[in-house]
Amino acid sequence: MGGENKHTMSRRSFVSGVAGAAGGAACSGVVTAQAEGGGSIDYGGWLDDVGYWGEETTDLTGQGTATVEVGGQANNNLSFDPVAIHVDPGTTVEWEWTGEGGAHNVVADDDSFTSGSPVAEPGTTFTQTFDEDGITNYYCEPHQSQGMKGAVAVGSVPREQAAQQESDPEDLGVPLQPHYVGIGAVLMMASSLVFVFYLLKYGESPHTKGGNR
Ligand SMILES: [Cu+2]
Repeated sequence: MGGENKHTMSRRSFVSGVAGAAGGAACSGVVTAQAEGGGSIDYGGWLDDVGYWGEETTDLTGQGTATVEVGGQANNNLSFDPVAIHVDPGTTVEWEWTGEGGAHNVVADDDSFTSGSPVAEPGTTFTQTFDEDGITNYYCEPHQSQGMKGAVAVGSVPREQAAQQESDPEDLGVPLQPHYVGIGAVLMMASSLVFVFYLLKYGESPHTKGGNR
């Protein structure tokens, strides 16, 4: 039992070490918004079919401006880069055409804006200012079915269930230990009860039987 407890302790230290490392990464300005508190931003499944997306939101909060390439390298230039950005309310986002991947445009999924007809010219720009908190999903009309989609998250936004990376090792490791300890204790109690039961019932039976005959 003492060994089990020591094992549990070392698991805990390991887990807090991992959590500490994750916290350090967050402080050093990693571009994912995931580490900011809460889970990753929830785009309601809009980006689920964007296979080349690394599921990371580029955190551009505190920047005042944001630029998204239209015709980024990923997906044979049929992509927005970054795919998903997080900005403060009032930020003007500028889309910049790289000239790669043919003619593109930028169309909000809720029809709140469009850059107009698809164009291919490098250096083309389109800007849109986002004042309200929330998520705006958008796409490129000619290439939507090929996964050319993006999203802008503004201010306070819905998050997926928090802290998966921290709670997973704990769920797998620590609660299992007391579980086994508990089973062991129950087995030990059960076996000693059985032992005592047999001792009481049959322990002196030869003498008892002998005495009765
Ligand atoms: Cu396109």
